Amino acid sequence: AVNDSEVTPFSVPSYACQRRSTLENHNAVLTDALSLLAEKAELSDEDGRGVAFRRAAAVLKALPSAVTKMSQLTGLPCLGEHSLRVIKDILENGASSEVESTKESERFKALKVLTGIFGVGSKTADRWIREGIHNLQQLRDSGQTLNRAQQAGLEHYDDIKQPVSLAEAEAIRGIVGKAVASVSSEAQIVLTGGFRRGKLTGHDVDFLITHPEEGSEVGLMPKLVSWLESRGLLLYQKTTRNSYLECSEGPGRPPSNIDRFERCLSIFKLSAGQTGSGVQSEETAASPSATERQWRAVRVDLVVSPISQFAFALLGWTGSKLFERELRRWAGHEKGMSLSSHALYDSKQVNGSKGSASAMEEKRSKLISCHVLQGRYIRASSEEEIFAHLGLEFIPPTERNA
Ligand code: 8DG
Ligand code: MN
Ligand code: MN
Repeated sequence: AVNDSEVTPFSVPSYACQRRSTLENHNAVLTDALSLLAEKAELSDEDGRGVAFRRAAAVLKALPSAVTKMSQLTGLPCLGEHSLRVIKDILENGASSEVESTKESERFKALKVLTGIFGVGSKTADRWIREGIHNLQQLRDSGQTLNRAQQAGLEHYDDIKQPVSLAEAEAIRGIVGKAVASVSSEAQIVLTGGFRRGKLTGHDVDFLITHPEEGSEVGLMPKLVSWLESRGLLLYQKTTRNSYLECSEGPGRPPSNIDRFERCLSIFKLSAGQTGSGVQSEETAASPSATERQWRAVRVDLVVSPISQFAFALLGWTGSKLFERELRRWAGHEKGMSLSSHALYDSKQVNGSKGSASAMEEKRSKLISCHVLQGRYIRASSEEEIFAHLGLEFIPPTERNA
């Protein structure tokens, strides 16, 4: 019998935020290849190309079965010429030559190792590579000046590159939950990021903290950090204060898709006794120095949001990154609105034009609305309300794995 899926072209809506993407992926071979090319582009400062590969991979992740023929892809969105060539190569030859040569490339390998260090971005890694530094030993021997984050990142490299398990995430939730409760009886904490989407492992653990009374969240972060630090639970932390009301986007400001909540990027010291199972991997157990060690380093992100912005913060910090990007693209291109992790506002009402604002106008209107046109903000107290305002069907966290 002819399998229908082999002859009928697939069909999916074009924005990832219109689709339900579970963790189930019938096209992992293809999406791994496209994700690797996305990574290569992102590490080479070619963000546009990176997004194109990420969108293509997300479309394949959303398909109900494995692609076997190119003809099944007819009419699918987001599959550009380059992505189609890679897919064709894999379907016909079992592998993509571009992907295979990237994997073997010394530059790509060096970029991956160096940017795998917490605190090291692609620009720094690129500079080091130009100076002949390709691995951790060469970096240690080079005498390069490292900032505090990079020093901690290098020191805990092996632990941090090892995936965080759900059990470890829950153990950390227990600890941070206790810390939050002891600095404020009413403050609330939610696990966000990949674990909220139902992932069983992650590269870090993300938390969002708020207080039911607007304004009472102020001062929570420093107290929380002191509580954790005084108990020796933090190997590294850097807190950035809330800069939402500062509005300006001058040099040194984060790009507008990065939010301005008070946040703490940290490296936690998680004791073996704090997780149900042992924290040591077979690998570390094999090394004599590590067998004595009864803890491991885990990356933890803490974010504090005022209750009035909580729904936006929750939506924004749950991910996936592509899902977030697609939500913002949908809001801007299809609805003439602007979505961030702080708010949703109607751009049309600010500058009077109907969704045809230039990038400059958009930016200006953002700055203006930030200061005076608070009334233009569309309020929402739940994720469901935000999807409704955007004219989208609600997609639960476990189906945002685009
Ligand atoms: P993983 O850790 O399980 O590997 O994946 P993840 O949980 O989906 O990724 P993440 O890097 O921890 O980011 C979680 C979400 O936080 C992501 O959807 C985007 C959101 N986010 C912001 N602002 C920022 C920011 O400034 N930096 C980072 N890293 N994430 C941010 O809203
Ligand atoms: Mn995460
Ligand atoms: Mn994170």
